[in-house]
Amino acid sequence: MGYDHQAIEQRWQAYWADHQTFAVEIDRERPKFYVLDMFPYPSGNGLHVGHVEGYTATDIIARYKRMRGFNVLHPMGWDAFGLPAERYAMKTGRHPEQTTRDNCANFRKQLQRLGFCYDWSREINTTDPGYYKWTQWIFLQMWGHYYDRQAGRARPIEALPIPEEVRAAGTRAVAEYRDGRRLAYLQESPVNWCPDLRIVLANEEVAEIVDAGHEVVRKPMKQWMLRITEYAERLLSDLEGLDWPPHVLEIQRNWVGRSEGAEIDFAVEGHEDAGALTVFTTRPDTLHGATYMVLAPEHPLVERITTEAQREAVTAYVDQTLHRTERDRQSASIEGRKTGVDTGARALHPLTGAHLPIWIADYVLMGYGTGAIMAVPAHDERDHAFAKAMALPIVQVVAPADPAKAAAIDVQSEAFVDEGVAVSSPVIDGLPTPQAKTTMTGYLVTQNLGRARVTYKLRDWLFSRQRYWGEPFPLVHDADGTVRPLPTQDLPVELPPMADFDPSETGEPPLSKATDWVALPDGSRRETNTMPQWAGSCWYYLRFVDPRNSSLPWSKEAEDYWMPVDLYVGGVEHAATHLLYSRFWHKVLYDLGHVHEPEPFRRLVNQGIILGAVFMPSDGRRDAEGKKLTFLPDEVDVHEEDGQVRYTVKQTGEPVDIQWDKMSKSKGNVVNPDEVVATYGADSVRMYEMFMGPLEQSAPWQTEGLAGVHRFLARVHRLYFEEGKQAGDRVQAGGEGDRLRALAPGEGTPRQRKLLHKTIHEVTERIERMSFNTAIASMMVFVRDIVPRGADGGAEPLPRDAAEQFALLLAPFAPHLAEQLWSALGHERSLIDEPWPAADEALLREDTFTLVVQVDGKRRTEVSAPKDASRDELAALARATDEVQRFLEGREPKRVIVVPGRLVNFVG
Ligand code: ANZ
Repeated sequence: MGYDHQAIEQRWQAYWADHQTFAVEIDRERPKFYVLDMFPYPSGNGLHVGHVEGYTATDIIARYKRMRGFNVLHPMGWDAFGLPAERYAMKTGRHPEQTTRDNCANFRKQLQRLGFCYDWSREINTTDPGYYKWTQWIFLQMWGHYYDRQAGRARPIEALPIPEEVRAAGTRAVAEYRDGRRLAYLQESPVNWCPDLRIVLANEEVAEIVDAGHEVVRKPMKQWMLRITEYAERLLSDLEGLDWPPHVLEIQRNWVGRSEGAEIDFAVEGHEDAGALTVFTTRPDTLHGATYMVLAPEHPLVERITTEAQREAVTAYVDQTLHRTERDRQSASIEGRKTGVDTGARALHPLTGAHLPIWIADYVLMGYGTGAIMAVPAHDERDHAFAKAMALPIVQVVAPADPAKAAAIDVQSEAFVDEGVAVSSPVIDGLPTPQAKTTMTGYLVTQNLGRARVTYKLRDWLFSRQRYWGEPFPLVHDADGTVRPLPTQDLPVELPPMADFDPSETGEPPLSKATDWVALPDGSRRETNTMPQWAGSCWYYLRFVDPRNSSLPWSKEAEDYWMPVDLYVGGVEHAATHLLYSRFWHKVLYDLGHVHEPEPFRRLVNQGIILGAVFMPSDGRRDAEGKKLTFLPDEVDVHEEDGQVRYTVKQTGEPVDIQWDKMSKSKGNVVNPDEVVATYGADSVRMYEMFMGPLEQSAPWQTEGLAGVHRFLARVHRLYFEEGKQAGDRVQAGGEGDRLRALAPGEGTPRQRKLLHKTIHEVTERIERMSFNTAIASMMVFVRDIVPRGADGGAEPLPRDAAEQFALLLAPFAPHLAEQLWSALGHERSLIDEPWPAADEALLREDTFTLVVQVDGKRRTEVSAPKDASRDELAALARATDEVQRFLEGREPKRVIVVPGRLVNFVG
């Protein structure tokens, strides 16, 4: 009958499910290993072959570790809140809850068909009230704590010291003081509001909507924020001990964006009472080169200092900026589009007393530093472009240390941004930049004009969304405006059933229309924002350790045993957001004593992207509208010409070129896992995806490659079975149609033993390195060579020992076929708890080497010598050769030099 992957895979999937093979419990007798996938958003498109790649990698590790004696936690769940389900509901009228349920069921079925060894009894879903109850609970922990900078950790808000004058001002003042310091706090923040569509947009959605011709404005709204900035330093320093890809560490560092510099105070002429205009700079050494100042248009001083003559222009400019998003402003600034208006006010240079014009311009952002800068056009590119555009002076205060180079630069035409030595700068003249910076900062401190300061690019996390399909906040607003958390026993606050998810006319979130839900009997009102999609994924890995606990988010015992995650595999697209957010939550939970280590994910691996083929006309021809023409794989014929692969369009014969691109529905180059699993089997698909190349690299999907791996597995099957010829021969338990071949008893020939142990050694070492493609290559060599070609291997049939050990090696990669082989070998239980094969070290060594025999330093002959031979044995071996015997003619040589592992030399 041959390799019937369908029957085999069905049989073993049913067996694993029936026997709960992968359900795990805490077991203090065994070491634990927690291997986690980034859980998917269950989209309507179903599983993607890209998912399969990462999930297969973790599955191999999970099975391998289990066979090595670890108690392996390998769970799966659904990150199921989010916009697509809500959008889909708006289009079709199907409630997100229904869509989510169906999509999860589909994903689960697809994953089960691939034979992944998840403990399905631990499945979780972020939209399940039993789950989001605890998401809400964690939010309340943040609300109930503040960050104690002295102690360097979060503490209960009740422990916050209240200054005397605040206490004296009454309970209301104390409450406000506390609210202003909680880790979760309300703030009036601008959102992207589209009045035409009546929706609030996420930053990344703005461009698309504006392109479609709609207006998007920045509109202030009370929003929940999380004080992640307090954790900036720890989010940086704790990266130190992590086994993560260097580029992800770099992305995390950049996201936190630590800058060391100084704050410098400038007085504003005529407004000396208004308090200083403070700037943040990373280059205090360039203070003498400041020729003008720039405030962010939203800066609170603008209103106050603008002169009458400039008021109209300033107001118009501020208005215009409000309509632009921060991202848009940044990109305009990078592209060099400089706009701004003079406020008419003048700042006084703290060292020279010079009058510097104060401008407003949108290249200065309110959210960074102090929202104000001293502009040094000679040494900063943005300032240079602005100064050129506005005809402002440019004064050089840094020069290259090398005089030849110094003579060559002209700051009037181009900014000199590198380090060098300070010039035209009393106090620091001649000092190299790093020293100039610290000396100037020190000087400013002594003059009471400034201070050293560290800033971070990281912003507090805007944590509310004006959406329906997300976690409701577990808080109510009392009539007097105070916020009241709900007690844990009142959680979860469940989403009210609704059918209409449009926001209200005024942009209030959709939940505001569930009036019965919003209004509580005591006159208070529920919060109507929901949490962002990131919320549920910030802590799901913790819920997996104790997913059915209804009285706690997780038990201390389970957290203590299973955490941290030992291996986390997922896409690099989460390098900044998800990984930073979850690390932040974890640190808060750590401060509060709910987890025992400050970092959640010990080792991180990013899998590459699987690319799909698209075909384009070789002559670059486009369609009538000038759009690129593409053809799909099944519209194209492949043939060989002059030893080269050529592609032509089936219908027209037009030559086309192949290109590899990220798979996407719109390009039509998506490979559906269900189809390839049906045709080739889960084991082939799993193994092929691991054979495509190193896990971290992107690789093109080629169905011919998949077919090749399938042939390999069929060959494995033939190695073990005499395949029945009659139709109707089926692979049953015990293998009715296909009889196990007659195996040689024991370990086989020395050659076979050696090959087996080499394979065990290589596969083991390569799995450890997650170099799965090379591990598979090693198995392929084994299957090719273990039994010499010909019917039964002649004198070397498959030995029982090799048959058993190889089935075990194959198990992490092609688990269904491996179980089939194992059971055919007469074992009754799954091989998942069999010990992983151990290579016999002695067999790995090449046991002989070529010994060179010399006479008077000249090579005369060579002999094969045992590697472990002693010096005397080597000398004796060499002496026994004809050549040496002839030379010595019975006498003793003057000297015998032995170089173990290489040569023996007879002298004189
Ligand atoms: C004077 C100066 C001279 C600067 C010079 C740079 C070079 P990073 O490294 O990104 O932290 N800056 C400060 N606050 C800003 C804001 N709110 N919006 C836009 N720009 C701001 O950059 C710090 C530098 O960015 C600061 O140092 C400041 O310009 C500018 F030769 O001050 B600098």
